[in-house]
Amino acid sequence: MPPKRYLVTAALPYANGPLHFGHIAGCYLPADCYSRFLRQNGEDVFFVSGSDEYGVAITLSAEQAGRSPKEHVDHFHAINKAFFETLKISFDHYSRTTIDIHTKTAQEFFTTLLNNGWVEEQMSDQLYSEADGRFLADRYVEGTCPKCGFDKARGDECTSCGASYEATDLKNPKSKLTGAPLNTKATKHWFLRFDKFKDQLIQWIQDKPWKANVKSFAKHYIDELKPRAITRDSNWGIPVPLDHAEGKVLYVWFDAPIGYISMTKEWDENRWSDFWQNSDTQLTHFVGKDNIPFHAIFFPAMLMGMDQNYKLVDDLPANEFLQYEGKQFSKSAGHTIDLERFFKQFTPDQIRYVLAANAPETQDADFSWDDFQTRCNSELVGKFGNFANRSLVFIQRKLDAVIPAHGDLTPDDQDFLDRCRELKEQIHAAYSGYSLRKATQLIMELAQIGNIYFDHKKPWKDLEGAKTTLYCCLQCLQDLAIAAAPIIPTSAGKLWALLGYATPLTTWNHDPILAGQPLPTPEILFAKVEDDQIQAAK
Ligand code: B3M
Ligand code: ZN
Repeated sequence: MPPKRYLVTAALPYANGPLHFGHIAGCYLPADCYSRFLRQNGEDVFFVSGSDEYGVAITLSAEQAGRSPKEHVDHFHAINKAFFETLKISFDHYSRTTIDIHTKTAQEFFTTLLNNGWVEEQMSDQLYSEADGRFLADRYVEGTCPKCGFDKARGDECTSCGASYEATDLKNPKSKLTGAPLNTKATKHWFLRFDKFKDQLIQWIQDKPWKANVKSFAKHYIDELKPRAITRDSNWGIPVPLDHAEGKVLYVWFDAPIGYISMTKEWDENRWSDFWQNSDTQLTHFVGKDNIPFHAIFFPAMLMGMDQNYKLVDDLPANEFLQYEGKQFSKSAGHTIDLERFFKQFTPDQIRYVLAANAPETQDADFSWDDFQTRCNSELVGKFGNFANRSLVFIQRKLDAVIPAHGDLTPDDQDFLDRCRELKEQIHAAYSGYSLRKATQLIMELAQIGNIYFDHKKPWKDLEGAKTTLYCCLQCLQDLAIAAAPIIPTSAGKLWALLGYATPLTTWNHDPILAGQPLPTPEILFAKVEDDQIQAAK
C-alpha cells in the first residue's frame, strides 16, 4: 500500500551560527527537492524543520559572543530562517524549540517514559566548578588526556590521539572559560534505559531499506546500547518536570527530535496526529551523517517507549559531508563563502543546481569555484538554457510566436518523444530514491537530446517541417521544466511561463503542450558566470 501522506523532516540546525552551503547540500536541499517532488505528484506532504535552541552548543557559543542564550538564539534563528527563504527551501513550517508547545510536549515525553518504567534516577559524579558554582558540561572542560597525556584534551575526546571518554576521566580538569580547576561532585540525573530496547530495535531495523553504510552504522550502535542520561545541570533548557529537580533540564538530544512533533502541533493542532500517529504515513528524516544514531536508534526507542502508536522513521537518507575547495567549511578559520556577496552575484537556482549535481550522497563531495563556473556555464547555460532559447526564439521569429500544431510524426520525431518520456520516468525514479546527482545528470541528458534533435532536424531549412520539430522541442521543454522544478524552481517556473502557461507549474503529469497557444517574448533562463566573477569570489 502506498503511503497516504508524507512527513519529511530536516535536522534542526543549532541556532548558534550561520549555516553554510555544506549544511544545505547535505540535508536541506535534498529534503526540499524531495518535498517539492512529492507535492508535484499530488501527495499530501508536511515538511518541517526549525532551530535547535538548547544545549551546551548554544550556551557556550552565547557566552563566547557575550550574549544571553535567548539573545543568541533569537539572533541566529532569524538569520538562518532568512537564509532558507533566500534559498527557496519550501518548509511547510520552520519553527524553533523555545516555543511553549515544545516545552509541554518534551515534558510529556519525559513523564510518560518515566511512568512507563523506561527512565531511572541515578547519582553520578560530574565536574563541578567551585569558582562558578556550577557543573560544567564536557564542552566547557579541558584537561590532560587519560590515554596519551596531551594537555589540551577536550571534555569528551582527545584531538591528539582520538580517544573518547567521560569528562571525569580527564586528568587536571580545568574550566575552558576561566581556567579554574574542577572537582567532581555527585549529582542526580535521569537515565533512559536504551539498553532495554535492543531486541525491539534489532527486529524493527531488519527490513529498513536504508543505505548500507547508514544501516551498518545503526546496527553497530544497537549492540552497544547503554542507559544514557537524558538530563543535564544547566539553567538553559527545558526544566525536568518533577519536584526537587531545580537546575535540571532535559538533554538537548532528548528534546530536539521531539521538536519535529511539537512543531507539527504548532502548525496544525488537529492534523499533527494524522501525520505522527498513523501507519499510513511515510516518515523520512533528512540528516547529516553525524546525526544518524539519534535518528536511527535513540529517537525511535523514545517513540517506542511512549507506546502511543508513534510513527517510526521509514527512510533515513543520511548524506556525507560537503567540503569547500578540499577542506571543511570553517567560519573560525575564514574558510567559508560570504553569502551576502554570493547572492549579489549569483542566484539561488545556480547554487541549488550545483549543490544537487554534487550532492554528497555516497561519499564526501567538494564545492569548488571552478566546478561552480563550469556547471553553470556548460550545463545550465550551454545545455538547458541553450535548448530552451533556440527553440523559443525560433518560434518567435519564424512561426509567429505561436505553438505550432505538429504534422505527421516521422520515426525520428517519435523516437525523440519516446526518449523524453523515458528520461522523465527515470528522473522520477531518481527523486523517489533521493538521488539528486542522478536527477541532475538525467535532466542534462534530456536537455542534450533536445539540442541534438534540433541540430539533426535543421528546422531552419524547411519551415513546414519545422512546425513538427518545434512542437516536439516544446514538448521536451515542458518535460524539462517539470522535471527540473524540484531542483531549480525559479528557472523552471520561468520556463513554464515562457511555454505560455498563465498558472504556476505544480504538477508532474501534465497534458501535452498546447498547439495554438501564443508565446511571450523569450528571455534568457540562466546567466553566464564570468571569469572575473569567479576570481573575485575565490
Ligand atoms: N542540532 C545537531 C546538528 O545540528 C542537531 C540536530 C538536531 S535534529 C533533531 O548537527
Ligand atoms: Zn589523547
